[in-house]
Amino acid sequence: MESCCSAPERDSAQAHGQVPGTAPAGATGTGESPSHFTLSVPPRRGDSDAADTGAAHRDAAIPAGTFAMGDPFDEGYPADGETPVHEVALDGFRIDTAATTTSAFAAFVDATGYRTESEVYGTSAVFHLAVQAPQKDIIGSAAGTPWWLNVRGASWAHPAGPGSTWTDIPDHPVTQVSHNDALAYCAWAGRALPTEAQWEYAARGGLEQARYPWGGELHGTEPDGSVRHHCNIWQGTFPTQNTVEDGFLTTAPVRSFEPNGYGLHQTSGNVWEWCSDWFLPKYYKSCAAVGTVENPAGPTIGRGRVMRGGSYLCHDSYCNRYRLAARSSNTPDSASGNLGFRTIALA
Ligand SMILES: [Ca+2]
Repeated sequence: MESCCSAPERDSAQAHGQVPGTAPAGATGTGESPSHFTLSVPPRRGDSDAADTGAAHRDAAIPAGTFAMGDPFDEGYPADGETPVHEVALDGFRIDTAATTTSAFAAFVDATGYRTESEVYGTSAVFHLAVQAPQKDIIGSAAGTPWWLNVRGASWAHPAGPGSTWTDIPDHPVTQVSHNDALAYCAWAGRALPTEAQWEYAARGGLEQARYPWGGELHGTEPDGSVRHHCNIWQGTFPTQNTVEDGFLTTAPVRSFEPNGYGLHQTSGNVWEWCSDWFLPKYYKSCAAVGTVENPAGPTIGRGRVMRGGSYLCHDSYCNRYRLAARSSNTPDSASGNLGFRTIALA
């Protein structure tokens, strides 16, 4: 699934000068094929009372309950399969109140020596206005989404390219992490990725069939009469002019903007978040046929993994996937500068 704010699949880079597993000469990667890593240290348990550093996780208890999952406004892209709305029953669970930060991911890397897939491949996808890399490291763009550049040396530690560093944004969401990388982090931290149903239920914050985590309207009004922004998306003309009225061209610190009713920050905008489910557009139809679905874990097969929440690149004119019901996906080894994750506690 490619859209304005969903980066090209890793495999599509083959048509643009980079063959997965064979990094180009001079690349920071080694050219080896990515493979599942083996943990070198015991998994650590999260600490729900600590800050967003190290492996600590500040999470919120989400009560067991039933909710209407999907788009009740018929505003989604048909190919995304946001409808039909169907009833889902979930057991209670605990989920991070914010996306995993760069500093938390750094602690994982420090403890394990883990190398992300972007580092192994040697490249990753960076939005064209965000690139911090010499021209020689910009390998090319993707067909159909020319605003995504394949940048040599882009990784979780250098999210905009070799000229950037995570230490400048320790409280921002980690990006340039594949689904496989997110699972590796979870294995170490003693956490898991949420299912798509858990993610949407938690993201709704207790509001029933609302469009956004805060209600039905995209903008509010500040006391001085100016526009109040509730999330980090795109203002201006995508993809060339961003007026940055919400304060952020790319990522924002994970606790920017007010939380939802469950205390979760930025379940709309900022960065897409990986979920555990495989993605199939027809999945909701099969759920609706069942009636109330209990603790759904997604289809058993698929090409890509579910991504939720939209990102700083979303704009109503091109990609309105910052709505609560919006869905997208990418292949498990893909990564980009607008895609991260949050975790749940193990049951
Ligand atoms: Ca923004």
